[in-house]
Amino acid sequence: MSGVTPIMSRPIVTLTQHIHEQQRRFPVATGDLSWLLSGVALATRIIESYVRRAGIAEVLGEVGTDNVQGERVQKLDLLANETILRCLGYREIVGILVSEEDEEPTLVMQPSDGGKYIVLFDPLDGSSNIDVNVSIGTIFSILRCDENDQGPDSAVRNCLQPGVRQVAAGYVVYGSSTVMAYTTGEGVHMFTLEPSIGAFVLQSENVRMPESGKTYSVNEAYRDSFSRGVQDYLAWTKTKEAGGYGSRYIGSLVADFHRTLLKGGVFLYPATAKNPSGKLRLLYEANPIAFLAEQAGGVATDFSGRIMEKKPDSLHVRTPLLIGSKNEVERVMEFVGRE
Ligand code: AHM
Ligand code: MG
Repeated sequence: MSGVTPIMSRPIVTLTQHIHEQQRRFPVATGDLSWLLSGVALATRIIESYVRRAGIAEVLGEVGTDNVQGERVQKLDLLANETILRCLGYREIVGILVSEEDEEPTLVMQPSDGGKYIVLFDPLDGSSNIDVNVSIGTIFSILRCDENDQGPDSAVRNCLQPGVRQVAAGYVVYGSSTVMAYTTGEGVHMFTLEPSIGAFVLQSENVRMPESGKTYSVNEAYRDSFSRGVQDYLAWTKTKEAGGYGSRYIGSLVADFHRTLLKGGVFLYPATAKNPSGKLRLLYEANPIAFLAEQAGGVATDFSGRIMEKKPDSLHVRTPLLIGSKNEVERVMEFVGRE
């Protein structure tokens, strides 16, 4: 009809449909990954319903204990953790579940009995923002189990793989809308939760991170304990020569990375006096976010080497993180290289 703008100008594709279509392009694909990712999507839809009702459902506040990381546990952290365990713990292809909140991995099914995959997750990232209605998120990373390793401690050993071995990764950000981004190594795809039907609907395929961006994202309160190179970069951004930088820091990695992915720029969490090895966890935070960044054309490093090539020596190991637009990460590294 001429002169009339169609209400819907493009087809509606749900997350499930999208994963199926992606898998159809690989004739050997078994459909396992779509079964797994649909479990993640179910869990995050339930978590989002808690997050949206947090103020009235009496789920705000601390539980009164510390987690394995020595941080105060929030009620929503626990709910989110349990939700993921309950949604994925009954999918027969899940071998091991590992949460940032739990000290030990949960062995669900031996690889020889079909438990082929390991799901590592940060159930609710940005805990300090839960009670103040600021964006928080869930991060996940999926690895394959080694079928030949079933001895003592095999669950932990199986999880200690470098990020390059991830078969899928993604996050959900509970912001002004709820958005999921995922990758299986074939680009980054983004979906928005349509609340009235409870489905993630395709928003953009093959998302690319801008190659440059004049926004830096860092907790500048720790500046005095950053390395000389990082301090010099931050000082340079304020000079006339730099040409006008902006700063944005939410304090939820998911939300800070989501903005960096869409708008460009750089996110930094360097080593500090309080956290000499960095604060962010390699397995639950840095690796999955690095996989997405690289798939979108960005770069992720620990200020000396590629994040995804780091061999973890323990489940909860931390790492410094520098991630974002290719040109901006290179610029930070120029300052770091002059140290
Ligand atoms: P969490 O997983 O316990 O929420 O901690 C990780 C969070 C990240 O989301 C965020 O980037 C960082 O901690 C913020 O730390 P800081 O308050 O030191 O700036
Ligand atoms: Mg976190």
